[in-house]
Amino acid sequence: MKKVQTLCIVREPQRILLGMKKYGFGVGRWNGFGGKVEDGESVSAAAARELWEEAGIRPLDFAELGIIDFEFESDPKIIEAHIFCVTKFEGEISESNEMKPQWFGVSEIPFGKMWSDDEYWMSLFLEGKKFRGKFIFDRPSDAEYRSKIIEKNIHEVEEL
Ligand code: 6OG
Repeated sequence: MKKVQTLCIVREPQRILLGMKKYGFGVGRWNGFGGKVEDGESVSAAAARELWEEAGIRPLDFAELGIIDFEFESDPKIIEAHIFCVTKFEGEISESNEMKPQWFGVSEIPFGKMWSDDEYWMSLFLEGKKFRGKFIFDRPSDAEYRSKIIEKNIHEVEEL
């Protein structure tokens, strides 16, 4: 079974916007903003909706840069995450019940407190390259436990 999800990272030349996940899946980790694509909704519409719900801003300019499949050992579900780079937005960045937003300098990204896949694709993302990949983890991350990668594959592509 595949679950399609979105992940938006706001990018300025020298910094990126991440959010601290306040509850649920991935709690206690910094990540982009996103969630499940609803029935009948396009992936980009879902990305924009989730950014609005979780960070209080609307994307004016954004590009899809990556698609990564995430799996966990002994769980047949596959998360197909669509990763977007937002370069222009409107509204005031604000904390939601799900996420606490914060800017990080591009050389101060808190990889140790993020999902363990991020360090393998962030450099491609920051260079504006397109990429595809697949990660298999032992079990989900939370505030205390950072998932271990069992298998990984990440590569640049011409087109998604
Ligand atoms: P909700 O289930 O809270 O949305 N997501 C992941 N992000 C990273 N970096 N690594 C993963 O490895 C991820 N799995 C899911 C997609 C979950 C949010 O977390 C992202 C969504 O933005 C397993 O609605």
